[in-house]
Amino acid sequence: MIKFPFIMKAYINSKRVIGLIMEPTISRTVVLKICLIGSYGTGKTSLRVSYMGNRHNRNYLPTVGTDFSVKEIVLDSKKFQLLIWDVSGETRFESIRSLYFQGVYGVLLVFDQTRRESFEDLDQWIHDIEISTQTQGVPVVVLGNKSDLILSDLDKKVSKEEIEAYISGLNDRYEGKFEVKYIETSALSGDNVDEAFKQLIREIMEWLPKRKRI
Ligand SMILES: Nc1nc2c(ncn2[C@@H]2O[C@H](COP(=O)(O)OP(=O)(O)OP(=O)(O)O)[C@@H](O)[C@H]2O)c(=O)[nH]1
Ligand SMILES: [Mg+2]
Repeated sequence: MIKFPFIMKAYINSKRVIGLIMEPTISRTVVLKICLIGSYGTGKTSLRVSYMGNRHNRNYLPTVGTDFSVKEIVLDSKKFQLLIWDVSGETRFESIRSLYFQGVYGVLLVFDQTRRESFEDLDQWIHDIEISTQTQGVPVVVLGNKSDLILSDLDKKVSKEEIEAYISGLNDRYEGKFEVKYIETSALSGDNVDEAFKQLIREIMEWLPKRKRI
């Protein structure tokens, strides 16, 4: 059974969501809980805010614990209600993160292309998700954010080859379950932000019939 925190149950009830992870048709809403994860300052909140259609804020206001948005969209003739959890990347919130990961159907795993250690942290995030969801992985799309700051190869702190090798390693690991894609995004310009969410939903919908336990 999927466990939602009390507040989430109340929200779902109040919205009279008809279908929860059922065969989707245009008349049913498929509710998907997804998470933005990755190290502090990589742009998770900015990506969520951009996806919700709001203006980018250049000031860094670290997320305290977690933040949350809901968005309804139609994709491939199916109606979705996305419950988007945006989890702080700061280590001081490590102990509470696992609470938010439970019942998650997919993750946007974000690193900052201009900060190398945020790329090196990706494996730890994958590990945390697997432990918390007690699955051998949930669909993941890796996002190299802040693409607007990359004016030349010198600005990139992670090479194309390293990223390709990392994605290929994840695809070996999750072979037969789902395909991991890599997308370069900019929360500032909005580049590829919609695309990133769409890609994740498509991965989740392919994976759902195959999943063993969530
Ligand atoms: N140039 C540029 N700046 C960005 C982009 N995304 C985020 N930023 C900036 O990076 C800083 C951190 O962004 P946040 O969205 O707060 O990062 P976060 O991952 O939510 O950080 P935590 O909540 O601490 O985990 C802010 O100053 C943003 O304005 C981007 O795509 N391009
Ligand atoms: Mg944040």
